[in-house]
Amino acid sequence: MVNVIGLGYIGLPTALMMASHGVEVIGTDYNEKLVATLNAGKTTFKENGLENLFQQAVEMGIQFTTEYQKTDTYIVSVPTPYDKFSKKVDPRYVVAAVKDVMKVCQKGAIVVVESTVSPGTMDRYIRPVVKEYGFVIGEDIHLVHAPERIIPGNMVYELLHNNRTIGADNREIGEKIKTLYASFCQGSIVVTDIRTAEMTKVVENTFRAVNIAFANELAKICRHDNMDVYEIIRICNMHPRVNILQPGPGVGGHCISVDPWFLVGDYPSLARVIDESMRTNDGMPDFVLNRIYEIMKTEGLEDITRVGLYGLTYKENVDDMRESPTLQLLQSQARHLASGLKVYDPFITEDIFKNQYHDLNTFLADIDMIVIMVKHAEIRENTDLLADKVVLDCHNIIDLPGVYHI
Ligand code: SAJ
Repeated sequence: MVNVIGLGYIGLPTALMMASHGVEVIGTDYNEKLVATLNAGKTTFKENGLENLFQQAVEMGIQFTTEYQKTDTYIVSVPTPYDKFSKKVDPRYVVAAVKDVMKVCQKGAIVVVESTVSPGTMDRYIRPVVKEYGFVIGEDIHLVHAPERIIPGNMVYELLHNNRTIGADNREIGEKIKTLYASFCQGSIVVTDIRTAEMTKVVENTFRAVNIAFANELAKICRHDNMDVYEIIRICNMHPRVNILQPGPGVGGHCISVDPWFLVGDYPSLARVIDESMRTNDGMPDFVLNRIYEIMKTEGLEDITRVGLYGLTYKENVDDMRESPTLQLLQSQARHLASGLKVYDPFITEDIFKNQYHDLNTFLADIDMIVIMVKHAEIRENTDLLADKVVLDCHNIIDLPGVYHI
């Protein structure tokens, strides 16, 4: 039996996927409300295909509880927040989860950490916990790091098809966990050591962050001389070895806007390109705010006062607001002691913000200028409603005359 610890964005789909492929799974989370929701037959966040997967897993007998189980295999997928000032990973939840596992596990158990950790975390924080409980690593308890790679919005598909990395101290244990993941994963599964696995995860997200920063920097250069960055990227990408990403209003989520800082924090004098890239991405919400002011000062638009931000989540078609560019922009607005921006997101139904709307038409009726912060399908399908608005499109998705870009 596999005990999945932490039933959030990664733990839940992973537990469901294993269960629906015939693995005996019990999911544990200390959040009683979350466990009660799952036990009442409801999923806890919106994600393509998750409902279906949930039904299949329930039919196959998955269970949800707040209790840690006595078993031989654990998958720890709890959050690893980061300290905004030191830029280092905060391993407290992983450490707490592994401690709780140590209290109940049987000898010979394998503890797989899926949570993203900075390189060296397993050595620095997790091994000492296992030793503290009197276990000998490699004999009584085996440690594995199997970082997740799935992308919110397409998690179910990617769980099935992405290649995976398993980091283990010894090959035999690595192969055993490989077999477990192969119960559902159709991609190739590489077995390596723990430090390499830790590093690959952070490097993958850093690669994307640096490349997004490059696109954002191009957008700034092109804005400076009034050139069309999208056309330039489109043409460059026709070169066989060029593949530039898209500029945007900033980078959010719990991964790409966070993981690269681990490398900057650990190697401040070496990770120079990474450091500069992260600053470029972090500066984008401010760049958008300045762009809003700039457009409002344009001749003929001086009367515009009602501005609305479309989208609060960190990217399209998800309900996750962690580190989202819109939140960063609102914070920036507050620093300028202003509070006039209106906000709306079809995925955020709770009333959390000042000047927040819950219906697209009411939102549009109350604004003169719309800033497209997130390219949700809803707005792509309703561009005709924007014909009489001033539009600042941060994603180049609105095909109307006179649209402004970043
Ligand atoms: N973004 C851009 N321009 C682009 C692409 C993305 O500005 O061309 C922005 C998005 O709008 C968003 C942010 O970057 O704000 C991140 O979005 P994303 O879709 O690129 O990635 P995440 O954060 O949802 O998921 C990433 C993935 N990592 C990589 O693609 C290398 C995913 O595979 C990881 O599992 C996930 O991080 C994670 O959990 O680490």
